[in-house]
Amino acid sequence: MASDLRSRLEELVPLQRERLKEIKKNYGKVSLGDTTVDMAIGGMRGINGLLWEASLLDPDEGIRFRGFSLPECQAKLPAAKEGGEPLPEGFLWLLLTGEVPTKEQVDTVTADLRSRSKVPGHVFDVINAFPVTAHPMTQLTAGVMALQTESEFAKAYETGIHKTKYWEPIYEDAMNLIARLPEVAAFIYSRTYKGGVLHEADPNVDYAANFAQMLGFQDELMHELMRLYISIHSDHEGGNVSAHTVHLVGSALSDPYLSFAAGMNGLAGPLHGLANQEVLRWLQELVAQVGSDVSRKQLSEYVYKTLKSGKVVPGFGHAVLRNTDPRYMCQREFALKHLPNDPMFKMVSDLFEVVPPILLEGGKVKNPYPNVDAHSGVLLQYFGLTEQNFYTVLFGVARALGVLSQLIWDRALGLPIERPKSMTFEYIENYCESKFAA
Ligand code: CMX
Repeated sequence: MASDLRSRLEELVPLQRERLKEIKKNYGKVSLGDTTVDMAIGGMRGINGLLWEASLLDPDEGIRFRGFSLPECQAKLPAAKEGGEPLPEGFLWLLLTGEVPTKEQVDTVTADLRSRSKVPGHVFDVINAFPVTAHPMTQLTAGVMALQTESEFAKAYETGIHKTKYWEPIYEDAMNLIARLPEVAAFIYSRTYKGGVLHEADPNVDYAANFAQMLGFQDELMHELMRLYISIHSDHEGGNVSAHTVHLVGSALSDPYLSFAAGMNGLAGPLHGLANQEVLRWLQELVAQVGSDVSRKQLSEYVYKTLKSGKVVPGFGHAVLRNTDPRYMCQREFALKHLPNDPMFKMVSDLFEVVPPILLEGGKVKNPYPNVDAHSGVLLQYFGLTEQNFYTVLFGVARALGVLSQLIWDRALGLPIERPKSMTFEYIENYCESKFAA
C-alpha cells in the first residue's frame, strides 16, 4: 500500500470506478423513494438525490465521516500530542481514502501542504483592493477567485486532457487550495482587524497550529482548539448549501477554485455558515442589554423577544438533524475541560436548556436543539479571537477539506453534469389534477 496520499488515491481510483459501474449495472433502476410536491417546493428536503462518499448524516446520531462518528475519529485519528485533538490532515486522508492513516502518513500530508502553501502576490493585491470594511467572507471569495489563475485543471482542460485523467489536476488544485487558504485567511484577518500586522508561518508545526500562529495565536490550547475546529467543520454530507454548491458548480467542469468560491458564497448566508457570527452577535446584544450575569428568566425573555420580532434563534435547528449536533457536544466537552467557568460558556450552557422547549412550543420547528454554530464562537472568543465577522472564514477554511475531497472523487468517478428537472405551477397543477381524476 502506498505511503503518500496521491499514490494511495491512484490505487483507489480504479477500484472505486469499478464499484460505481457495478452499482449502476445492478441497482440503477431501483427506486430510492417518491418525490412529492412538498419536496419540490420545500428546498428538496428528503430527496435521495446525491452521491457523497466523504460523510453521511443520521438525523439522530449526526455526522459519520467515512463511517466513523466524531468520538471515534477523535479516538482513532493521529493527534499532535498524546490524547489530544485529531490533526485535520488525518481527517483529509480519511475523507479522501476512507482509511484511518498512520501518524507517518499524516506527516507526509503536513509536509506536502506546507510545500504547496505559497500564495502568489497578486492575490493580496486583489484583496487589498477591498475596503477593510468589506465582510471577511467577501474578501475570502475574492481571494479564492484570485488564486484561480493557478488552476492546473483549467490549464490541462485548455490544452486537452482525457476525461479519465481529470481527477489528477483536480487533486493538485484541491491540495494547493487547501494549502493556501490559511495564509489568505490570515491576511484578511490582519488587514481587517490588526492594522495589517502579519505573523510568520511556522514550517515546523502542523496545518492547524500554523494557521493559528499566522492569526497571531501562540497558545498551545488555542492550537488544539483549531485542530478540533477544522476537523469537525470539514464535512457534513453533500446536501448542505456550501457542499452541494461546490459539487454542482464542479459538475460543469468548473475548476476547484471556481467551485469552492461558489460554495463559500453559500456558506456566507446567515441560515448556514454565517450563523456562527450571528450567535455571538446575538449573545453580545443580550449582554449589552442586561449585563453579563444573565438569569435563565432573562434568557427566556430574550429568546421570546427574538422570535416575536420574526427572527430565528441562531445556532438552533437543522434541516436534517433531529437531535443535538455531535459537533456541538464535542465543543461543549472541550469547554467543560478547558474553560468551565467562562461566563459566555455558562450562557451557552443555559441556552442549551432554555431554548429547545421554547422552540417546541411554536409547534413548527422540526429540530429545537443546538447545531455546531451555537458553540464555536464562545470558544474562539475565550482565546481572544473576538472578531465574530471572521468566524465564517474559519468555517470556510475547514470546509475545504471535505468538499474538495468529494470534488476529486466526483471527477475520478466521472459523475455527470448536475441537472434536476424543474416544474412550473401550471405543470404541477395539471399533473396533480390529472392524477386525482384518474
Ligand atoms: N429559530 C426560529 N425559527 C426556526 C428555527 C430557529 N432556530 N429553526 C427553524 N425555525 C422555523 C423555520 O424558520 C420555519 O419557519 P417558517 O415555517 O415560518 O418558514 C420552521 O421553523 C420550520 O423549519 P424547519 O423545517 O425546522 O427548519 P429548516 O430545515 O427549514 O431550516 C435551519 C433549518 C438551520 C435553516 C433553521 O433551523 C434555522 O434557521 N436555524 C437558525 C440558523 C442556524 O443556526 N443555521 C445554521 C445551521 C447549521 C449550518 O449550516 O451551519
